Amino acid sequence: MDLFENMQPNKLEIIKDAYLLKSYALTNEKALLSDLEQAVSQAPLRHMMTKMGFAMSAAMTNCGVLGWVSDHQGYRYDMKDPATNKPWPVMPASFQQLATLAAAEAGFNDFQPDACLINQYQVGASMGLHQDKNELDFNQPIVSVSLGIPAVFQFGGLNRMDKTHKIPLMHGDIVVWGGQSRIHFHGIAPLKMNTHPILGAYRYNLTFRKAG
Ligand code: MD3
Ligand code: FE
Repeated sequence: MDLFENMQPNKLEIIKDAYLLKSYALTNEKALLSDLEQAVSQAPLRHMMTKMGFAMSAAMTNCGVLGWVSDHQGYRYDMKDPATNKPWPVMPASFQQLATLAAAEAGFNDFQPDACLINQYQVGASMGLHQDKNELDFNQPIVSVSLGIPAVFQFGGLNRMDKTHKIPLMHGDIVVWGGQSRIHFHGIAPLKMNTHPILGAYRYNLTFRKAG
């Protein structure tokens, strides 16, 4: 029977070239969570400082060849963890495979991320509206995996003042941002009190990028 052949109830186009894949990360949840635990044990989560001298509200670390860092010099990608001066942990196969598969599901074939930023939000933490512009090639999509307690994602336009749309992101949801949507303003509203049965009162976001 071909009844369900063209049905993809879990793939929603949020705006042009941006796709929400509901619960897509759950198929390999166990491997993903144990690989996450291992990555943060090798490169601990820390609150990076902005150029202006403020600690970021989300704790961060990275895996993959390149890691996103922020300090008094500003934002950039670096091959070494400034906390240890060692390379970032290798990107786990479960991470890499999921990012490539999700990108292809959204129509972006052959996505080979070299950077995975791991953000950890506690209740009350947020991320202000910003654009991701530290990567070399904006034609490469960004894949973001939400884990743990829910968050409200804020998605704007090419101008900071543009109206924002609010999208709830739950454990296991993946968003693929390509084309025009890749450089839109976006942020995370302060997290509401909640608990996840495995991850406790935290949200983790894995952001996969081809940075170099
Ligand atoms: C839309 N992180 O690390 S992920 C970031 O949930 C970041 O931790 C948020 O924004 C988080 O830079 C949002 C979703 C996301 C990531 C990159 C995007 C959405 C995006 C780039 C362009 C447009
Ligand atoms: Fe961002």
